[in-house]
Amino acid sequence: MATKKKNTNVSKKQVDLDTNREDGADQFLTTNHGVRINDNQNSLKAGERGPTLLEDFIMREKITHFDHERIPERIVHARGSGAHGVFQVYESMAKVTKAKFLQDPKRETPVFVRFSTVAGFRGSTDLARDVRGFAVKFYTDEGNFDLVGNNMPVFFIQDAVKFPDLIHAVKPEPHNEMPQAASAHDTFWDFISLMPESAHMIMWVMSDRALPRSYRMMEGFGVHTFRFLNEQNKSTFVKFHWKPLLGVHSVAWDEAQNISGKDADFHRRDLWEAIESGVFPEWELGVQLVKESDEHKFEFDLLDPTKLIPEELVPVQRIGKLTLNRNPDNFFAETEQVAYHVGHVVPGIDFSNDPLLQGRLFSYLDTQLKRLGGPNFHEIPINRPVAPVHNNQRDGHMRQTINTGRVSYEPNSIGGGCPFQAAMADGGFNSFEERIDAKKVRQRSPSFHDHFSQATLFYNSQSDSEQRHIVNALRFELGKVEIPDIRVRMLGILSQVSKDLAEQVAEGLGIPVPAKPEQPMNQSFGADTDPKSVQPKKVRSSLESSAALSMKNTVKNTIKSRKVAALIADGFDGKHLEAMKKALMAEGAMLKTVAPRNGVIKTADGKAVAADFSLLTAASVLFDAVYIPGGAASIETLADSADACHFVDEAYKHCKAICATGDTTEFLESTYAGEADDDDEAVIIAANPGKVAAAFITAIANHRNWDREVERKIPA
Ligand code: HDE
Repeated sequence: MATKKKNTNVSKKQVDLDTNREDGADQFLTTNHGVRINDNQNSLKAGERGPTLLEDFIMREKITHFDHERIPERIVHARGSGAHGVFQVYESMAKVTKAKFLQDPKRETPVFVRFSTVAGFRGSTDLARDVRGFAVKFYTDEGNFDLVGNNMPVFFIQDAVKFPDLIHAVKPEPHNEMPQAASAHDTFWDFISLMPESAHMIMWVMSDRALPRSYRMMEGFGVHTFRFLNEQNKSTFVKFHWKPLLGVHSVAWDEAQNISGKDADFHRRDLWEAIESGVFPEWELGVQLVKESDEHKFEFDLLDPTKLIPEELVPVQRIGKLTLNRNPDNFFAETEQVAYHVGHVVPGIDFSNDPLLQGRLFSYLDTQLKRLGGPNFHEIPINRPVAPVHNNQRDGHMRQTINTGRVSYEPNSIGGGCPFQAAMADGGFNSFEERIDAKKVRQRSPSFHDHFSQATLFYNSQSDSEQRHIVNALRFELGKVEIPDIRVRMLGILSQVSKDLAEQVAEGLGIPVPAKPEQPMNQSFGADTDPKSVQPKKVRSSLESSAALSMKNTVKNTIKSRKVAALIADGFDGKHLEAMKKALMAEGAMLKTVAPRNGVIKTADGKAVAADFSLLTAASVLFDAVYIPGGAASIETLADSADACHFVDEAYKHCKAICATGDTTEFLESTYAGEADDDDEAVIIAANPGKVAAAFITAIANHRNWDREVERKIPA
């Protein structure tokens, strides 16, 4: 039955999903078999005080269904949020790929995107320090293409065979199932301290990239090197990127921990609300292209997933745009049941021999069989392609397709040889014909042995505040580790990345950096391997730093969709609030009022304004900035309110923009914002909003004044 909800997106996939959408409005309540239910309040009993009868097929059906409502959560990426959207290429990429969805700028390809954290369970907080998944399913006319990426361009390990070890180490410890959604515990750091190949990824995970302000404000990466194939089957190596048009922004660690308590659904809500309010999240698809003949020209191996290609060496070409424009109708049916698989590719896209990618090609199909219960998961509405499906696969749990006719084999003559193979000219998928002439070995290429040069490059490319945050993150994480040897071993690893970093972390831990890292440093090798042959190799990076790696250099010219809290109490200056609201909304931001209580708040001239939140139900960590309009009575009330003072102190501590207009002195003097340095451009105090709205907008667009962190410590 077609939904009554307005379809904001009439893509092919939405039309397809309409056939499964159901809406009970104006309908009788029925059983699953269409029988109308007369009494949904009482089970069938032998007498009104008697036992319930087995005959009650209505109750049994209802409870049985309920008992089976859960499916296994994803072993990784269990916590996530999804949205529908479209993708359009800017200009034909025919030179490098024959993939049809990358040919015609007029062609809109429907997509379903799911963002996630990795380690936490399904009900865990959004703001864990963690990698974020960024998985995109393109429903192309040639079949589904899944780009199953992360918000970090590299990974912890080089070989898929280590993935279960990595995940066992980071998940809650097996004896007591603690801690939830956190890497700050012994087993994780024990593993990492023995696996120097994770050093580069550790830099990313300890950076603020692991604490996104919003899913809409993070980059995405395909991580592995893939291949494009053109009509002539010529291969070009490709790395995929997603570049958010709102820039890449993060929150502070203290803030993240607070958000987890105040609103564990912070990212989920942010994505949902942005789409509901029509502020559609957008990313550009970027590609780094490397000619087949250039495969070996880099100082790292293109097949090594712990390495990125610095943008200085190969620029990212922006080739198209992704827009998320529709929330799911049903979390389970869509976001929970969506099944991504790196092996879902279309003609024109192929794999490299990255050993991590090769292992993933096995894992994703296997995982769907378990989670979704059988081989027909491709028939679930969110997973089924918009391209036609014809083959001789049959039967299995929950089969939906009714295959007609006698023939379920090929070759056949009874069915006229149908369905038949597609020649390449007809869009038949072909793999790149790579020459392979090798010994069958369990070995890692020596070109994978450089574990530190890009970790160093990343650290050196960070701004002062970003470096400070990495140091503090490591102090926090290793500070939570209970076994001293693990800390020492990690300091040995960090000292290979940067002496300065290792010393600062060591100072926080109250122990010295070991003169020489524990040997062997890499303890991941086969029983007959000579440990010396697999130890990290020092390679000097030809780059000192890479601007693209620092969030300092991101987009800072928009406040679109940013949330500003206005602190008000009875007697506030309504005209100031209106003027500021208008100025912020003109730039696409939102202003929400926060008052000492819920209900109606009166302006100084007696007008009624509904408070959006009370100080009990809101917190500064849920906003990007704070505005305080004047009004003598309001300012007096706020100055007397510990919660209001805390709200401003905390926003100040987290380096956010704060603006006050009119006579707000009494309140500001009760907060640390009142003591802000004169050169703090993110604390704006003025008589009139008209004069300062522009400065406030610039301060919000700059995201944070991180310099404030070092100047003054605020006990908020
Ligand atoms: Fe995954 N990964 N992964 N992964 N991964 C899964 O598949 C796996 C890796 C990523 O929103 C699972 O359907 C192995 C890298 C995302 O539904 C599972 C290895 C990258 C998602 C699986 C990796 C990812 C998953 C669990 C090492 C970034 C969530 C549920 C060889 C490029 C997709 C599922 C969603 C999910 C296996 C490493 C991204 C178990 C074996 C590297 C975004 O199949």
